[in-house]
Amino acid sequence: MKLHEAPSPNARRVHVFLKEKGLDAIPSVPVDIRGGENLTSQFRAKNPFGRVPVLELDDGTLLSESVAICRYLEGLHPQPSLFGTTPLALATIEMWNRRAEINFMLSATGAFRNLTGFFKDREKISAEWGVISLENAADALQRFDAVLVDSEFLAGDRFSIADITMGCALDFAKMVKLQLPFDLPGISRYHQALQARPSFQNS
Ligand SMILES: N[C@@H](CCC(=O)N[C@@H](CS)C(=O)NCC(=O)O)C(=O)O
Repeated sequence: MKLHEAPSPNARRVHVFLKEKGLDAIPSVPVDIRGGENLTSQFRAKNPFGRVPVLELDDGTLLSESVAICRYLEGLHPQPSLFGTTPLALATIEMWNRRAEINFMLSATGAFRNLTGFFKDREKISAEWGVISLENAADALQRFDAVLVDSEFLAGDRFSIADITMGCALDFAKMVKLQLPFDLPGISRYHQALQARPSFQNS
């Protein structure tokens, strides 16, 4: 197996996942996304959407989407489960992972991309949409905060893929200095706890 990747919040989700599972890192194939290597026909043959990470199996099978890659790894190495095992746990973790990804991660990365024009060489950007995305991310944080004041993790008392998504998105949003209410009590406690985990510290 090899992982086509670049330093980025989505590739990081796979790294944190591997560490939480106690698995070795997958050999890495660097992709220069800043320079547009991910937009070439060679890379699009691996992922038509031109995004990293992409997991390439030894038989040439290609898997993209960080959570799909993690699901595959969970199938190979079921313990400790980060997607849940009972019908209720599977659904609850899926619910929170989708909320973390759709409501926070996509809003935060959308704010970054549209406010900074970081990838304006390859996509249309709108400052207005950047402002709206930032507002959506701030609104989502309030909703997550209301849960996290009473709950250790997003899906209850067990760490899951939903926390990997949320933690990587929070770290990214803070690193690129998005003006968001990181100091909300539940968010602040939760983010510090995630940052203290060895899997987050070394990824
Ligand atoms: N939903 C995808 C998102 C992948 C994605 O957006 N990757 C970013 C890096 S975090 C990328 O490849 N950006 C390069 C570009 O937009 O050209 C996943 O979870 O893997």
